[in-house]
Formats: sequence, C-alpha cells, structure tokens
Amino acid sequence: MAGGIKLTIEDAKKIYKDMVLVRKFEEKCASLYSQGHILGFLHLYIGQEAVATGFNFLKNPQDTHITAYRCHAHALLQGEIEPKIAMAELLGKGTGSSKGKGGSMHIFSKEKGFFGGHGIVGAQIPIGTGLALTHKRKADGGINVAYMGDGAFPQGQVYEAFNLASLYNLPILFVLENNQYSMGTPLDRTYANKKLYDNLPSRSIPFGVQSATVDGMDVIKVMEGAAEAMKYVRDGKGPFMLEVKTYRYRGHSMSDPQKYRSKEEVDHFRNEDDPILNFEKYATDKKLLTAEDFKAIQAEVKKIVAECEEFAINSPEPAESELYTDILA
Ligand SMILES: Cc1ncc(C[n+]2csc(CCOP(=O)(O)OP(=O)(O)O)c2C)c(N)n1
Ligand SMILES: [Mg+2]
Repeated sequence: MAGGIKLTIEDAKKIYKDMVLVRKFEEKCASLYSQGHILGFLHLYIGQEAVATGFNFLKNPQDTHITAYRCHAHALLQGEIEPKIAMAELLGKGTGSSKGKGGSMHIFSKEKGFFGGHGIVGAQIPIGTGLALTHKRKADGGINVAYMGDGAFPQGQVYEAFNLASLYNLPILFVLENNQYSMGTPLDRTYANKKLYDNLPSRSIPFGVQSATVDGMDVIKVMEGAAEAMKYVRDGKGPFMLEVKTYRYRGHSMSDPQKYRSKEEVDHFRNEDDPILNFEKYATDKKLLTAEDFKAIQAEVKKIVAECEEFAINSPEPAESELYTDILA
C-alpha cells in the first residue's frame, strides 16, 4: 500500500486519544467485570485499537458500520456513543444505549450509522451487504464497512455475501480483523489449506472482491490501507476486502484461561509491537506530539473513564415498564 497519510497535530492528538480511550475503557470493563458489576459475556478489544481508530479517522457521515460481538471500540468511535452511555449498557443499566437490554455484544447507534454488535459469528456480513445495497439504492454516497474476525471468515454466508456484493457492484468494504485466533483455535487449525491461511485475501478474489493486507498494529499503515480501499469502494468500483493483521492481548472473553498460547507470544506484541507505543514513536519522530502531550491526553482519558464508572454504577436499573418494549414479539 502506498503512503500518503499526512497528519496535523490535531489529527495526531485525536488518533492518540481514540486509541488510549479504547484501551482504558476496556481495562475499566475488565475491572468492573471482576468486581461483579458487569455480568454475562465480555469480549475485550485490547491490542486491536489501531484498527477501529484508523478506520474511524477516514469515515464519512453517510457511511454505515457493522461488526461482531467484540464491538466496544467500534461503538465508541464509529458509533460515537458517549463512553458513559456505553458503560451503562455494559452494566445493564436503564441509561445504557440499548436501555440496558443489549449488553456488551449489542450496542447500536442507528443515528450514527452503527448497526451493532452481533453475537452470531459472521451474521453481520450479510446484514452489512444489505446496508450497502441500501446505500446504492438511495445513492446517498455512503459505503458500508463490515468487520469480521478470522473465525467468521471461513463461513459460507460470507462467500454468499461476497458473491452478491460483487454481482450487484455494492459499496461495501469488508474488513477482516485477523487477530490470529477464533476463541482458542489458531489459524492453522481453522483453515484446511495452508496456502489459504497464509494468504487469506486470496479467498475473496474468486468472488470478484479485490483485496489486500495491512499491518494492524500500526495505525498509520491501517489508515493507508483503509484510505486506498475506501477510495476504491467510494469510486464505485465495487466491494473490497482489507485484511488487517492484529492481535488481542486478552482472552477471547473474560472466562478464557488462554491455554492455547504462550505468555511470550502475548508479551512480544505488548512490548514490541503495541499499537499505542508504535504511534507514540511515530508521533514523536514526526515531531507531532511530545511526552507532555501523551501524558495530558492520558490524564484526560483517565478522567473520562472514571466518570463512566461513576455514572454507570450510580445509574438506575431498567424500569419495569421497559420489560415489553423494543422486543420483536
Ligand atoms: C454461528 C456461530 N458459531 C459459533 C459461535 C461461538 N463463537 C463465538 S465467538 C467465536 C470465535 C470467532 O472468532 P473470530 O471471528 O476470529 O473473532 P474474534 O473473537 O477473534 O474477534 C465462536 C466460534 C457463535 N457465536 N456463532
Ligand atoms: Mg479472531
């Protein structure tokens, strides 16, 4: 992917703040889960921050976004949900974005084009394809960005969606967030053919979906790849798939003892290829931000996250009258 991302100081501050917000928000979630404030499933995004942040930087207001259950970062950034409202949702409170009835996996912000938050692996991909069809029919200039994991990618419905997106020339960018594991299963135990797991984008080509790969631990590389892919889709050339190679530091969910990987493997990413540290180095080298800027932004985010915690804990439970609202039948 060619270069070409030029950041202003304000851009750099925004990117750094977004990544730190996601990291600190998720760390707070882990601690609130351990204290019994968050119940049910909780899938954290720590390690993958550069992906949601990079794509978010390039979105247009008309675009729509959809992802799976590991959705907090996309909800905060693409969905522009106020962090305290998202946190209240995680605690099942009436002030939450889905009135406390959706929880961690089902955060939505239809006003901002964020269509969830989906627990059925891969199911968001045909829905995103439908959203792209809507963009095309309405000719509203928007595109859909549909995120999936490496565990969703081998699913049949993904290829049906690729075929339709290609056949109808839909404005959709499929983003494969390859964090190398689906629950406890690594890529080489998910895909039968080594040529395929070594080169996942090759799988979209037979369906007419052009594709590429970028390093997901480097927000600048994510943005370069995303900018090119988005341009392709916005120019009406049809669907595109971008694989983003990333890594999650935490277990699949909070109940994962992580026996399938070594501490050394996780430490390698944490210490040597962390997206926040990588960006600190970039912004310092380019003389965009200083150590004082990093500290100030971290302090600002710490305050926001503390307010989230206080708001969510002190919010009321959903009202009894909400028991029968917002349900299908
Ligand atoms: C259709 C379906 N099959 C199985 C599951 C159980 N399941 C939940 S998450 C998951 C792994 C998905 O991994 P991946 O797509 O790589 O996403 P990641 O968790 O790495 O973000 C599985 C198999 C499910 N929720 N839905
Ligand atoms: Mg995965």
